[in-house]
Amino acid sequence: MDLTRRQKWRIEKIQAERIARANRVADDNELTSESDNAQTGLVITRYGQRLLVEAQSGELYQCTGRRNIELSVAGDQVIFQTTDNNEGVVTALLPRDNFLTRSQKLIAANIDELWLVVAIEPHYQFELIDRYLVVAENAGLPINIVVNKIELSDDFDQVKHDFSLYESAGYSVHYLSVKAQTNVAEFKAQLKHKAHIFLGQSGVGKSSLINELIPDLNLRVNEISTKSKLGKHTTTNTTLYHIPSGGDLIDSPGIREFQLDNLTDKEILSGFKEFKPFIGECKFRNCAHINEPKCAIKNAVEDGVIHPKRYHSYLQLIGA
Ligand SMILES: Nc1nc2c(ncn2[C@@H]2O[C@H](COP(=O)(O)OP(=O)(O)OP(=O)(O)O)[C@@H](O)[C@H]2O)c(=O)[nH]1
Ligand SMILES: [Zn+2]
Repeated sequence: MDLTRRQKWRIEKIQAERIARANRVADDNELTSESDNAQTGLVITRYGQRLLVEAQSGELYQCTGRRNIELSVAGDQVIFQTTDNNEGVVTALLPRDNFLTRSQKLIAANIDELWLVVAIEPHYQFELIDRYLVVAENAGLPINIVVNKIELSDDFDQVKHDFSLYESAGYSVHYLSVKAQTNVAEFKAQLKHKAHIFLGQSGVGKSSLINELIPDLNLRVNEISTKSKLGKHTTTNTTLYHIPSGGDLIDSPGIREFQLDNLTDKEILSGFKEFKPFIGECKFRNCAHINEPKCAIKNAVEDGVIHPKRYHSYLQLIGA
């Protein structure tokens, strides 16, 4: 659906008014009539045109959206009103801090951190890691790296050396073993008060890690399927779960193996965050940083400021 600018402006205006009204109601701290019980809620999951919204009381409401409101997704904050049959109507979408899309489809909103999970087995690959990092940088989302199954490594110093290039590029790297319970408690503590998404290829231990964080995940999934009357389909929907020790997890099978959408060469370039100081410093304004003379990026590689492995990934990703 394409909206004209005028329609968009109108919708934004209506939403702003509803938000202002809900805020006034909250300020007054007294709900005057049954029909004016607007409150803020958190979208737990979306299924078709319906939403499961969690009120601040923790209660779950099955909601429909008012026409003309942009469809929300897990992680969205909304204003909604409850109806007599204990369901709800979403009347406004609060502004998003950020969002994640896949093939131009919105899948989650208001994400604080992405965690790229890699492992000793299947062995991490730099190019794959870089693909995920490029996606995150382009979405403007902070991303960290988790190296799991460290108990399988017979040369941990080498592993740390391998990942030092990401640390110098500005990413935080966490080493853990779900199986041996190494650093798991420390990791849990890092997740408090924020909304997280775990990404990574199959077999690295994402499910194991998530079960560690939310031991009653299955109960939670059942509760959501009952409330949404969705049955088993819930397991494929992107859903927000509360982590008992603090923080939220936004998860779905599709989100986990999130891959690089087709990005332009320019997006790929800006996805390598340590390249940034050198962009625009090359001799030629249209420098592709491949064979050109006096290329600031290549010079930085030669000077040891940009790691050759990262530069190599860049060349691979742009297909040079
Ligand atoms: N040795 C070892 N094995 C682990 C560890 N963590 C998870 N595993 C095992 O690795 C295998 C894959 O783990 P999963 O949690 O299913 O991995 P996943 O990333 O969720 O994989 P998909 O569901 O395919 O996306 C399982 O057999 C786990 O028991 C670990 O720290 N060490
Ligand atoms: Zn250049």
